[in-house]
Amino acid sequence: MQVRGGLRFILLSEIVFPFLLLILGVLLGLFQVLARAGILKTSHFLGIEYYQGLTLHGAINAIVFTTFVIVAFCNAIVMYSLQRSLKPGIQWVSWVLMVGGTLMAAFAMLTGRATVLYTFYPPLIAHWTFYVGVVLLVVGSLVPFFLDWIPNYLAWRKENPDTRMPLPVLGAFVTFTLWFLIIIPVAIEILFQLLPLSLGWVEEINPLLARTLFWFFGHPLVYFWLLPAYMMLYSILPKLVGGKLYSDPAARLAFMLFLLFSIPVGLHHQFTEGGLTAGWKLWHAFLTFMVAVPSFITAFTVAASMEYGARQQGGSGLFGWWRKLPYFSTQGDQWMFAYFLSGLLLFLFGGITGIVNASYNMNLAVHNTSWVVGHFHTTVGGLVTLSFLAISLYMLGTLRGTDVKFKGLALSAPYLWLIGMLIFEVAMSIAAFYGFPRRTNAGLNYMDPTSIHYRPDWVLYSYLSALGGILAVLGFVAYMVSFLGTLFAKPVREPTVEFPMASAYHDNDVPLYSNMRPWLAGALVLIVISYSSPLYDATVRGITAKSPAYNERFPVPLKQIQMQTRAEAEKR
Ligand code: HAS
Repeated sequence: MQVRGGLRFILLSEIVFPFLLLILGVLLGLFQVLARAGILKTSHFLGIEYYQGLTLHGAINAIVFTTFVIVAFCNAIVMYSLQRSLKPGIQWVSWVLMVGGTLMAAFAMLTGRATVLYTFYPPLIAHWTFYVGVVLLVVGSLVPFFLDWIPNYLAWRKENPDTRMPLPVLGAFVTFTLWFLIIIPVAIEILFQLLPLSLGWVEEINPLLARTLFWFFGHPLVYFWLLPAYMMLYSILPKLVGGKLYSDPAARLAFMLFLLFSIPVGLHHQFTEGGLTAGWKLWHAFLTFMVAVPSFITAFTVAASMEYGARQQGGSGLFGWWRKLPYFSTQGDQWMFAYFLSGLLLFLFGGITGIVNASYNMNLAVHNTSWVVGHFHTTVGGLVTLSFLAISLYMLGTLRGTDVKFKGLALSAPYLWLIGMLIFEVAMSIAAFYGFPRRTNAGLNYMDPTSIHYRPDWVLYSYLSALGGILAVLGFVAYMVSFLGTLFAKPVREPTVEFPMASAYHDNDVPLYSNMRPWLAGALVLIVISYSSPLYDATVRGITAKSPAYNERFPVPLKQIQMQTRAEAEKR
């Protein structure tokens, strides 16, 4: 489908803009891993303080990059699947809100006014531009869903009354329905707690309530990232291996189960939090196991799709068909296979560590340790990042009308990332058993043999994690060369919006799996059951701490920390 003018610019910039920010996000990740290992003995990098960098790393990589790519991908795949153009006016509104919001939040973080990490827990308080920026980004991301895709779908439905909703459209609709629902609690937290505190309108807020509202949003957020990756695994991956999606109904069921179970699970982030009842924490733990079920279905469906494709290419035997998968092929779009496969392999680790996290008692052993860092670098930093990098590069080529340049480098990137992240994950997981914390700039004390805090048992693992980080960054550099080469290559054909889409092997229609209404109703009931009591408890039992609002004169975090670091260095 051809695409021109403003619409093409919007889709392209929704990929290029976050990619440019991602370069900073990845660099800051490298700084963190080197600083944590004590290889860089500093609390600053490029003038950015450690926790400020950690905030930028999390916010750019996990929030900004993902949101932009999800909007760009869903915009394009809804347009392609329905074969109906998007409305440039609506898309401009969304674009202005998203880019404007990101720039506001970036201003706050880069000037040291929002060193609050990506979870922005009170009493850490940011400048108001950070919160308003986040709200604008999020609202902007919802605009296409409500004002463009839904009207487009309804028009398509009129013309195609007997056709099933295309699978990618269903995936996009489930993803954004989920997104809309979870934005409500975090919007309440920001608008009624954090923003008034930041502006100095109130002097105290309830941190327990704030955290409960945050995780109401924060865990389902990960499925907002994951579902577009699953859309790619179901629609594109089978085509790359020369086969078909093994089961269309199984894919639809997986999406619906995410809608049902992914929201009422947030208390699994608060197992150690006082003020919330143990029984409700256990209930959320059970529901968390339920939300793993659609991922198990996906593991089966995707593996079966790959097997079917490989057998079509002549593969045989119990495992012999593995030889027929296009691991190193640069033909056509097959280079993308390496990204999906590497992501899937990482997600095996992400899944196992996630189940450990969710197990109420085992969580107590790993909470706030480097285990959690390993977990999310194989989930959002694994399957999600790799599939988003693949689709960004692919869409860059089609939207510019160029071939993907330096395909060899593009192909090496996911494997370097895979090896790096595996080393990182295993090192972080083992280190956690010795109590290695998450978030701390351990290099300044625990990795320093002259410090009384020195922990020799952590050194090997933090060095290994640094090695893993360096390999992953090398993979990103390879990707970057290919991305920039494609960005500046001479167009050789008309710009298009198109995707290599697979048909389904089992394609029977199960109406329940295409009708979102009963699943949405079920989800709302589960949310009310699971959150009424915890929210009540948090409201009445939450400790209302005196949290000073942000003030232009006090504190100036960056300056203060620079002075402290200088004093510490002088003492040493
Ligand atoms: Fe998580 C913490 C539990 C999935 C991200 N998670 C986090 C944090 C992040 C994150 C960012 O219960 C840190 C938040 C913070 O700042 O504090 N998580 C889970 C569970 C799952 C899970 C049960 N997480 C994700 C995904 C994420 C993500 C997905 C991002 C995209 N997580 C937790 C818990 C915590 C947590 C606790 C709090 C910990 C604490 O104490 O602070 C499940 O959804 C996972 C299910 C996944 C599977 C894997 C299926 C495997 C597949 C691959 C198959 C491979 C194939 C390849 C087919 C069951 C699909 C075969 C190859 C061939 C060649 C054939």
